[in-house]
Amino acid sequence: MKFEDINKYTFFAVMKNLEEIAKEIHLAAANAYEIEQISLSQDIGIDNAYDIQAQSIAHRIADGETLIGLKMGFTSVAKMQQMGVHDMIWGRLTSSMLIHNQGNTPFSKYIHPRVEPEICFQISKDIDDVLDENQVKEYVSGVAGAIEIIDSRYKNFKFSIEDVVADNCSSIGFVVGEWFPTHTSVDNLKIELLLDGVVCETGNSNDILGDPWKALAACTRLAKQYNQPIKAGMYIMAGAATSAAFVKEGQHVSATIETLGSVSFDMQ
Ligand code: OOG
Ligand code: MG
Repeated sequence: MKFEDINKYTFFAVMKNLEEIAKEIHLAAANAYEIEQISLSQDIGIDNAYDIQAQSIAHRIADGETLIGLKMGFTSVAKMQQMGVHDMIWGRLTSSMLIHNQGNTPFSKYIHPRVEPEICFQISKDIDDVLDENQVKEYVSGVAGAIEIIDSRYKNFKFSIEDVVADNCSSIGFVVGEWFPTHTSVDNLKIELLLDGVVCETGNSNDILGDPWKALAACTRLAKQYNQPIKAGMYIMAGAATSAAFVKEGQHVSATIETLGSVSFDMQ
């Protein structure tokens, strides 16, 4: 065998197919362990990354979970700068991810969890079209303050855009506060994230694409592009308004969103 052939052989030997990667990510998420970034060994491209995400979520569904919503990511400058990714992304929310407001969740379920304050919408009727920020209001039953827990499966919480998309955009949990009617203004609301009652991040609802409704509009566009139906009853998370903060075992996490009140949970 010539030297070039050995190299070629080695290259193909380490390449994994999409099914293998999806399974690996699914198992890492289900059992809370870290894996290497895919992008360190192969270039998958964004469409394959969404394909891997869909397949990893299919494993969760096969294990008995249900799809209960979608989430947007990198809809604020704070998040894009923190993670070094500058394009919007979207992921899926499943039944095991929902944590009751003022409830708790065991730290052992996570690798290196972070929390971030968000706004959540609930969908009132199926959406099949791409809608703008005004049209989409007709399809929403309420708005609420929320916290997302993210827990990248990659070492050191570092990833490329393809890595994070394949990893379901780091999704692991979310907490939704009290629902308010759709006409409740989400314009220019002060947002605070607190750990054990101490403010660690401050932002504004308009840090989410200038208007959180635009995140929902973007979600209708991306969901359509990737053939993901948006169904009545789904939760749609608009993306964090501030940077995310690492959360430790035993900490009380809360977020206050001016006029939408407070939402919290305990990391036990
Ligand atoms: C990716 C998820 C981004 C958001 O709200 O911007 C996200 C990550 O930061 O790990 O959920
Ligand atoms: Mg988020």
